[in-house]
Amino acid sequence: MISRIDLRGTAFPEGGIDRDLLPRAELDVEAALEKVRPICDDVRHRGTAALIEYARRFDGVTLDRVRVPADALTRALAGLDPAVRAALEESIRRARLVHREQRRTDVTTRVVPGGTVTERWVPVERVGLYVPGGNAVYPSSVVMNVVPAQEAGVGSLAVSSPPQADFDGLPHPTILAACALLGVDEVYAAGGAQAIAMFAHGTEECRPVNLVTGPGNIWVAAAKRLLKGRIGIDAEAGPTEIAVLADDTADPVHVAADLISQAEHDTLAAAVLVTTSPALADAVAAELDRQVAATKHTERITEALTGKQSAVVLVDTLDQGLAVVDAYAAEHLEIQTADAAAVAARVRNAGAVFVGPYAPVSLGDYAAGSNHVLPTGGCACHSSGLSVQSFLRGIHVVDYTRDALAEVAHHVVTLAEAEDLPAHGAAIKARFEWKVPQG
Ligand code: HSO
Ligand code: ZN
Repeated sequence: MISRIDLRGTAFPEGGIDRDLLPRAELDVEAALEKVRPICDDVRHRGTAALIEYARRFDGVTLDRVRVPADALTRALAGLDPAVRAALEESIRRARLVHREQRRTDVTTRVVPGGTVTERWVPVERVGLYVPGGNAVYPSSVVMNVVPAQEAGVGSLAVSSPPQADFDGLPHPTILAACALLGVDEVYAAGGAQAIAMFAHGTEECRPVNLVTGPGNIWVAAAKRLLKGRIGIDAEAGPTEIAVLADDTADPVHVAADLISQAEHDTLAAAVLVTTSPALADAVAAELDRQVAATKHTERITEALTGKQSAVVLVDTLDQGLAVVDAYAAEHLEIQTADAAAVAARVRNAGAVFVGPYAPVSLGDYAAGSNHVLPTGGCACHSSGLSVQSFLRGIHVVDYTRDALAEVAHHVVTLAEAEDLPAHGAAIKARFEWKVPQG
């Protein structure tokens, strides 16, 4: 069912292979822009009234306010299955452990005696987190967005998730419960592009935010693209992807199960196996057939695995395999080879790397301590996943004494004159009675 791309016997160019050779889903965010523009403008001008109208039109619910009342959060937490609560608490504990240690510390460099530059990390003041509703109800994504923001020291955090007709126009109760567990008490029942506009422009109920994070559908991605600049954004999350680099030591049962696990998200999800072993490729294909038939979301998974974005790629050597996975730059990359850690250390492009037989992507989705908000669509070649860093800004603080400035003054004046910006040089000269020494 899954297609096969045979790169054996092909010459791999020195500078890496062309990423267009590899399968990938395409999402036309540009086309969605024109549809979301009027919605965002409307929210900007009419605020809550516009949000209430879109909730009626798109979500089929009648709201009299968009802010979720505090007692709804308390009730959702009280109603949460204790096993789910315990699992979420463990997920939060591990994520905190990892993210807290990864917060960068300020670095001061003494450039010359009396001249320092400090990089000071300052949290973003206010963040809006979008949590999708509908098919995808992911309390784990609430954890993955909120924990790094909190560990970065973000002072003000608001969550928005679509109102659900089945739950009295409130967001899904597990989302509310996850917010309550994390200590987030500012939650809104708004979905899609209109929620992003609410965060960006603010309404009577919701103060505008500085940064919006969190996954979403194409309308959310389009609104983020439209409003970027006014707000910062994490990334436009596309359909999820898993790539597995495997040799003949990999267990086909595990490989197939892991490919299926991410195909479960979306009919556009991508599952790519890159292997040096034709025998493994055959065994995985057989396992896929067997396991897909036995799983719950057979249809969705079959569509993802048979889509043009999924494939088994055969290569001659592990080096070629590495070239392929680097060109692909997967959101999630599993290394299922002999000496997996050494192979993983050579990977250049991936959102997250999962090493060896006991680190499946599902572990990272829920409870490894790592973050599951990762770059998709090949963006892993230039971007990182969500982290504490995503919620901080590094401010360079420049502190020079008179002597330290005097020492470099002539270079500044020279460069200013070379750029025909003499007033820049004058700002230096004005600080000294003496003529700035040349050379
Ligand atoms: N694999 C998804 C995250 C997720 N999985 C949430 C299950 N729930 C994108 O990294
Ligand atoms: Zn997942």
